[in-house]
Amino acid sequence: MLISQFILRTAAPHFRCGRWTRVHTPVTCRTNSDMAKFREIFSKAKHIAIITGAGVSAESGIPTFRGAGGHWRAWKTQDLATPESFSRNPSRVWEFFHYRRELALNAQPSAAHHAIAECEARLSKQGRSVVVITQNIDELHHRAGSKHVLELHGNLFKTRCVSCGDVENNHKSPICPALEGKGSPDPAVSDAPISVTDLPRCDEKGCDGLLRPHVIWFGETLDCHILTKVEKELDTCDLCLVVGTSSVVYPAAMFGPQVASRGIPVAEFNTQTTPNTTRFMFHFQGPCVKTLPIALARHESEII
Ligand code: BJW
Ligand code: ZN
Repeated sequence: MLISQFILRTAAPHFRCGRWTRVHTPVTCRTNSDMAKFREIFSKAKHIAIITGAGVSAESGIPTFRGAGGHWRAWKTQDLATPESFSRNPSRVWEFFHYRRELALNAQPSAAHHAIAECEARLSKQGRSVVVITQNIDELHHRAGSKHVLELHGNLFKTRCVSCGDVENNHKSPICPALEGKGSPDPAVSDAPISVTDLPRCDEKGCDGLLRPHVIWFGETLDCHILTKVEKELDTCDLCLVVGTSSVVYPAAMFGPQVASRGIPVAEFNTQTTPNTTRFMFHFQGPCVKTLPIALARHESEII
C-alpha cells in the first residue's frame, strides 16, 4: 500500500470558466493501491466515468506528448498544435497531422481500450453505465467498441474549413496527394514545403477554403456542447477512473479532482505519479494494459 501525506491546495480553477473556486479536500490523503478494495467499490458503481489520456494509446504505438518520443522533428506538440503555428506554416502543421493520422489509422486498440469497451457493454446489460471522457484524438476507443465517448480535444479524422467552418469526417489516406510520403518525424528531414493550394481544401460548393484538423489546439476553447455533457457526467458519476494522463493540461486536469471533491472514489492508472495522485483515493502504478483489465474484469457479484 502506498500512503502519501500531503498538503493540498484548497482552490482550483473551475474547468469551464477558469475562475478560482474553493474545493473541498482533506488535509491529508491516503492514496492506496488496494485492488480488492477498488473492485468492491467497482462492483457497486452504477455510473462510471473514465477519463483517458495519451497513456491509454501508448501500447498501441501512439507516442505520448510529454514522454520520450513526444517530439516530431525538432518540435514539441505545444509548438505545432496552436492556431498561430498553423497560420505561420500550414504545410508543416499538416505534415505533422498527416503523420499522426497515418499512425493512428495503422494502430490497433490496446488491451486497455478493449477492457474499457467490454466493461461498458457488460455493465449496460445490468442497467449500469460507463462513459469515456477522452483527451485523445485517435478514435481508438471507438474502434475498440466503446459507444459512449466524449472527445474533449477533437478528432484526427475530422476536418474544419477555415473559411466556411464546415466540419466533415475524413479518413482518406493520404488526406491529399501532396502529403503522400510526407510527414516523417525524423529530425534530419526538412519541411516539404507544400503550397497552400495543394493542402487539403474544402469541398463545399464554391468554397475551396483551407481545411485544418478539427482538434483543439492550445489557447483554443473546448466545444461547449461537449463540456456541458462532461459536466453532467462528472456531477453524476459514482466512480471515476483517470487513465494515462499527465494531468497538466486544463480543463481536463481538473476533472478527476472535481469528482474527488464530491467525496466520490477516483482511481488513477498511470506508469508514474502525477500532480493529482495524492488527491485521489487509489493509484495503480503500471502500464494500463496490465492494470485495467484486472480492475474492470467481471466481478463475482455480477449476475449477467
Ligand atoms: C501511461 C502509459 C501506460 C504512459 N499506461 N499510463 C487553467 C489553468 C492553467 C492553464 C490553463 C487553464 N485553462 C486553460 C489553460 C491553458 C492551456 C493549458 O492547460 N496549459 C497547460 C499546459 C498549463 N489549456 C488550453 O489552452 C485549453 N483551452 C482552454 O481551456 O480554453 C478555455 C480557457 C482558456 C483559458 C482559461 C480558461 C479557459 C486547450 C487545451 C488543448 C490541448 N490540446 C492538446 C493537443 C491536441 C491536438 C493534438 O493532439 O495535436 O491535447 S495538448 C496535448 O496534451 C493533447 C493532449 O490531449 C493533452 C493531454 O496530454 P495527456 O493525454 O495527458 O498526455 P501526456 O503525454 O502529457 O501524458 C501521458 C501520461 O500517460 C503520462 O502521465 C504517462 O506517465 C502516462 N503513461 N504510458 C498508463 N502504458
Ligand atoms: Zn469551406
